[in-house]
Amino acid sequence: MDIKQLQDRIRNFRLEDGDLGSQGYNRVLLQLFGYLGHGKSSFINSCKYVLQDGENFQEYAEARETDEGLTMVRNAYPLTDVITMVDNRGCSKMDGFEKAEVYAQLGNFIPIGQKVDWKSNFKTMMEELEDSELEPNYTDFIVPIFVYSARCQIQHETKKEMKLFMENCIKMTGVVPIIVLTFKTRGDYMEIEKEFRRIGAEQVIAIENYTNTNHIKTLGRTTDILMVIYSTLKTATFRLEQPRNPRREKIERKKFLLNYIHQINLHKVIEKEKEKEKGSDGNNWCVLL
Ligand SMILES: Nc1nc2c(ncn2[C@@H]2O[C@H](COP(=O)(O)OP(=O)(O)OP(=O)(O)O)[C@@H](O)[C@H]2O)c(=O)[nH]1
Ligand SMILES: [Mg+2]
Repeated sequence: MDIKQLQDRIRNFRLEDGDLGSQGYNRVLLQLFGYLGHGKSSFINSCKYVLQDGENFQEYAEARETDEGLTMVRNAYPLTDVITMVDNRGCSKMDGFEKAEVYAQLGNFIPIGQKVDWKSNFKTMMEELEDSELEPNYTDFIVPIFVYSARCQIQHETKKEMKLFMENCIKMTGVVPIIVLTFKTRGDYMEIEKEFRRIGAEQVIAIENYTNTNHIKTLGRTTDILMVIYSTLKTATFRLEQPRNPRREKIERKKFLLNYIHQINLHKVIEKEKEKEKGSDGNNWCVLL
């Protein structure tokens, strides 16, 4: 498919077009997540850019080199009437609570426009989940997009953890996250793609984001970025070809999330206890020396 055909497919995408219709959904949300500074906001700008004609680059989602992480709010950026991209605060360490927050977003338990706080305790996490009941959302079909910089090698010891993370993302959405490898020209993206496929990724697309300082439209860059959007739509269409029950699915996801939060809390309590014991052992050890 050439650029014009890809653009047309994306612009004209309708959830009603499948055999079973939209099944109650009225929007596809492309929910981005990933580490700090890996190019999530830039990817949103790139997607908006490749869907418009001309080379008037605009920064819709603010992107900047920063150690602190720039995006703090779960902001929405419509691409068409039906497709909306959702930016996200970058994870710094992907610990249990950060992952729980990602799962909560993937399950659409966090309202759009809300500041994303990495919770560090059981109580606030549970309160947030309870609050989500006030305005439950059953009409967004979420496609998760994991944005990962090709400049970063995947550490051997984190592979098992990442595999589990991918599996949990599938449980929260019914969809295998689409992997977008940014900084395509700055790292060995083919090697990283292989790693992601080994841990269960089905669609891995390497791209070079368009940025404020580098946005001359090229055929390859534009095609790669359009292919990501097109892939998300193919995924949504495939899932909607099977009967869906958004309410039942939401309940199942909430159960999974509650159990997950309970488990990480338990793990944290045990770790704390161990630390305490180690502390006293450590003193003994010092005395022995
Ligand atoms: N060369 C190049 N630079 C990129 C690419 N993607 C992002 N950048 C740059 O990397 C920096 C961080 O990008 P952001 O889009 O702000 O990253 P982010 O994931 O949104 O960051 P947080 O919101 O802080 O988590 C910016 O200076 C971007 O211009 C890319 O594919 N290639
Ligand atoms: Mg950002």
